[in-house]
Amino acid sequence: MEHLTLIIPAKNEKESLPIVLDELKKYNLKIIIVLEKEDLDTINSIKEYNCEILYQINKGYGDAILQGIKSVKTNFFCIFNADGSFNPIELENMYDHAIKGNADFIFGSRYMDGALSEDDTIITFIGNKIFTFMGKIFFFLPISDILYTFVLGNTQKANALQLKEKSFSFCAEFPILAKRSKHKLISVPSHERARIAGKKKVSEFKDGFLILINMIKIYFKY
Ligand SMILES: Nc1nc2c(ncn2[C@@H]2O[C@H](COP(=O)(O)OP(=O)(O)O)[C@@H](O)[C@H]2O)c(=O)[nH]1
Ligand SMILES: [Mg+2]
Repeated sequence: MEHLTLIIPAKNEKESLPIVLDELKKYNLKIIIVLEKEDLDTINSIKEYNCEILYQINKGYGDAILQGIKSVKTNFFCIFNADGSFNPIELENMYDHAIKGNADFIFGSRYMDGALSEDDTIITFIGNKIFTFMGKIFFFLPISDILYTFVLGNTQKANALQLKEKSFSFCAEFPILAKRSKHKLISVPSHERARIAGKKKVSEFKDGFLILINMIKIYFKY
């Protein structure tokens, strides 16, 4: 997968990130880890690993990814979590779709045949279903799991979208603007594993509310 760079946003992931990087070793991928300069525990936990580290200028999940995508030099990038919930073996299928030109953005989905989530709560499951449905109705999104954000895509096309959301609202802004720009989006089944350690950074109600407001804003803006 020589044309692929992983972007790993990480916040307080000192227990999980080293294990994730160990698992990724055999794939020999380019990796950019994006974190806050103050997150010394995570930084120290990966000292021995040979990856590029980017310090975020601002804060937030979306901010980390946006900064990461801007630094990617390969044709393709993939957003990859630091908590161990994504299985790198799935990258091969996603990359294959990208290389063959089957789509511009390939979205992992936990809600297809052959897919599964070991990390969903009832709230995130219901929230996802609602937002995915809204994405279909209001934005014609052909994807079945809008908030998962295990996405492999074309770097140049992602940078041209001029994404802005620095919070978890990024998860909705990204597919919506990609679709608006007439790019091709597809879903592929993914098995989300439970996070290895540490806490989920998403605050179900607060971030859910922000995502909702953001989707309404985008709907009326364009
Ligand atoms: N740099 C950075 N990474 C973040 C931030 N919030 C979450 N992350 C990372 O983004 C990924 C997804 O977050 P997570 O809490 O697992 O959300 P979930 O996958 O929806 O449960 C993990 O690798 C987190 O460490 C943030 O504010 N800054
Ligand atoms: Mg997670």
